[in-house]
Amino acid sequence: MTLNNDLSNYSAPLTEDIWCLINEASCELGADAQRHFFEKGYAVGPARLGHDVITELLADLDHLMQPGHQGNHLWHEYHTNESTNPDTILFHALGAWRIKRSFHDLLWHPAITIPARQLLSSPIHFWHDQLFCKPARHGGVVAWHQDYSYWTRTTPMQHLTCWVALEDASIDNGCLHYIPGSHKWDLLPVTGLADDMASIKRVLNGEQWETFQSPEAVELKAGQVVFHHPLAIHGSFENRTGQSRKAAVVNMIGDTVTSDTNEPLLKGIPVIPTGNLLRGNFFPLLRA
Ligand SMILES: O=C(O)CCC(=O)C(=O)O
Repeated sequence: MTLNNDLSNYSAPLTEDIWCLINEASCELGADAQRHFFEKGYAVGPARLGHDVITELLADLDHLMQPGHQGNHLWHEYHTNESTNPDTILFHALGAWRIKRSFHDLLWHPAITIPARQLLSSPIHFWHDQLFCKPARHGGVVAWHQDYSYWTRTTPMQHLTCWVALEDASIDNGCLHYIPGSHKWDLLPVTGLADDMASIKRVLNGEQWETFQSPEAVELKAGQVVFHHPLAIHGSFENRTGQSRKAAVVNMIGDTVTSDTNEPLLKGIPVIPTGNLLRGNFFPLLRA
């Protein structure tokens, strides 16, 4: 197949039958994991991406992290360092699926889409992807936040995040932490993504802030995935180890989600007028 440069023109995996050898039953969340998600706001998926898949994603990621690469006009956002602290680095970018086949096909991986279909009880559409990378020794934080606080331009809230470890993520190198049960709280305002872990404190009451004394860390091996609710408060601390921490994120929506703005939902894509469903090549169906 001769590929058009912008892979968002392809609303199915580019490598034919790429995931057909995966045993779909092994990707399903069991009852305990589903209960965990609804009680705590997050759950680790049972299936892990294979070594070959991770190797290809990491090789492509190396390329994408060099700013002058081919296709760099396709990013919705691209920050070589989103931290304002020059001593720490957080690479963060949206739109890798438009540029690299590996990140494009990842969206349809059964380890991601089967649990998402279960948790949202709906056909799953793509919303947008993200890369979050912390280099060894001076990796920056991702401050505590709720994802939906960044997504109120889409409604109703029928969203889900899947965080994919591309490298081992440990407490020491900046794995995700969650505030269990915070997905039952109200929507909080945006208080900043890449600088001060404690910036959320100013929008919390004393009892809520108390729960931040005992967050739950989710350490994962490369290839493992964790799902979280759009209101689950999560964040990650600095990486001071000699090991980098790289992750890809697939954000998904159920089939009732509409636009709530007459501005482009992401930089560089056509307007979906208020009230219209998120459909078309930027929001492909991932699992019916
Ligand atoms: O990778 C991280 O540390 C943060 C990820 C995140 O905020 C998200 O997946 O919504």
